[in-house]
Amino acid sequence: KEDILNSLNAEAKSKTQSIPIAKEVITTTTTTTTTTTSAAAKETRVPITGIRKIMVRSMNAACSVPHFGFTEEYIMDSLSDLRNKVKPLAAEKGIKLSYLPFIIKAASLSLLRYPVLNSSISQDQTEIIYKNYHNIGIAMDSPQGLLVPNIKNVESKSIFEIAKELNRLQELSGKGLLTPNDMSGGTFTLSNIGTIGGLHSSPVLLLPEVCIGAIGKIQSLPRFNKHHAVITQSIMNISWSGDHRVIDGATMARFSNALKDYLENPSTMIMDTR
Ligand code: CAO
Repeated sequence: KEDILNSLNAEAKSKTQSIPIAKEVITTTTTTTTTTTSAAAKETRVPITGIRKIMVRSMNAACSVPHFGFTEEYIMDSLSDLRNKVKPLAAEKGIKLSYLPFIIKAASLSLLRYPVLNSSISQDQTEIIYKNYHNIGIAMDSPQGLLVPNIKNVESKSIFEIAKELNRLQELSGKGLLTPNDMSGGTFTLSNIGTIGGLHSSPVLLLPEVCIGAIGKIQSLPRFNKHHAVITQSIMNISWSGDHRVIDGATMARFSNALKDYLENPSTMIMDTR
């Protein structure tokens, strides 16, 4: 991500028109950019610049890594009840409390048990670098395109603190004012595509990270209870992609089970939060 920011900065220096997405101007379209329409007007060619240009480079690089996918469904009724109870408390502090801060905290607690998902591989591919800090990246749909700022040190933050930081990043991304510090140093990523729609996804890694999860839309669906009676439950899927050079399927499944326990029994998060 530092590469992305450096190259956005370098690009901005040679441009005449720009959009501020940090304290210093770091991107994007220019007066030298030309959109061409063919004589027959059947095609329009638009130069790939700014964030999209970086996306081409980083996504191409990620596709050289052997990914594997894993999906699980998580029952959200208990978490939904808890959120409804504490939402007014958050509102009193001026904090908007969506589901994401709970999911981010639950992921961090699960990463403490399966730290390889918060690692990276050294450039020469001879070492796994375990990171004791959980800088959790959140994919954001912004007017500039897809941005992934991260919440630093989630392992030592409360759910309210995570929500507050998420609110700050969301506001800055909407205004194109995220800083290089907000955008760099991520160790693990979540993408809540469910706010827009969709149930399953196949997310692409944000190198050098080794794991990313795409959260689907929460839906009310019929399921069987333990007495084999049909009940309505609030269900959310998360589609995971992992770097298969360091994460095996069994570890991913165990991590997902830990996360499922936290999300489905959210009071246990309090017990494990430091
Ligand atoms: N299913 C159903 N409802 C959801 C949901 C989900 N998965 N996630 C959030 N919601 C609800 C929230 O709880 C909130 O409702 P309330 O008003 O009742 O609280 C509402 O939808 C709006 O949420 P939000 O978008 O403001 O907040 P968030 O913290 O959940 O998400 C953000 C923030 C920035 C991640 C999101 O706005 C966004 O940009 N998502 C798109 C990410 C994306 O583009 N991913 C693709 C990357 S790969 O190309």
